[in-house]
Amino acid sequence: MAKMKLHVFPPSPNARMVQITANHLGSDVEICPLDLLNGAQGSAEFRALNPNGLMPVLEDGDFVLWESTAIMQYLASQEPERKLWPSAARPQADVSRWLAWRLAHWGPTCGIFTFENLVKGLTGGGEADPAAIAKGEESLAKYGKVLNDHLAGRSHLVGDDLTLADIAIGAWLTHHQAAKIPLGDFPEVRRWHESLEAREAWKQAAV
Ligand SMILES: N[C@@H](CCC(=O)N[C@@H](CS)C(=O)NCC(=O)O)C(=O)O
Repeated sequence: MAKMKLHVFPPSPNARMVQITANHLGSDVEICPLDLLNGAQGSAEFRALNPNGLMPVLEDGDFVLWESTAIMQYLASQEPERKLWPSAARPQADVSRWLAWRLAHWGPTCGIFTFENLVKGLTGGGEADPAAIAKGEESLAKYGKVLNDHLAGRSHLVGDDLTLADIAIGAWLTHHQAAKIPLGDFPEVRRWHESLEAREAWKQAAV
């Protein structure tokens, strides 16, 4: 079978979620770097793959899939015995809950710090906006506590093993130092994230 192609801008958390998933599973994917900083997402060729002009995109033969969460689920479904995306109704719903929470709350919260404190500096976008940072802090106080409380006494978000929930939420903390995401009040989150970063799949996706 032909190798799948994964179009990614590797430093992005959305890219890291799918790359870490593929690394953990040992999926047969060719990484196709997409240079967002040079506008590659606007090319006619890339827009034909994803009309949203956003990465990541997976090509599996003639099947083209965009949206990082869907890509993670598709890859994990191909290796059910690895249990990243459990098939039983309740554990699957539990993972699904955290994936939805990542999309609705955690990603946007971490995204504020990442954009204001990191991306703006790299792209000549100017200084961080204090009003945006204040909004990020308010949101982090709320959702960081939810995550921290849940992780107390747990090694993983769902059950005893790694699932897509850990990957999706953990990947957004990759740049927490450079992005100045204030994790001081969340020791359980720091402990859990350090254990994720120590995994081979994370190290292989290091940027
Ligand atoms: N909901 C999408 C979001 C993807 C997304 O926002 N990708 C950004 C990088 S983090 C992108 O490609 N940006 C290019 C642009 O805005 O021009 C997903 O989860 O795949």
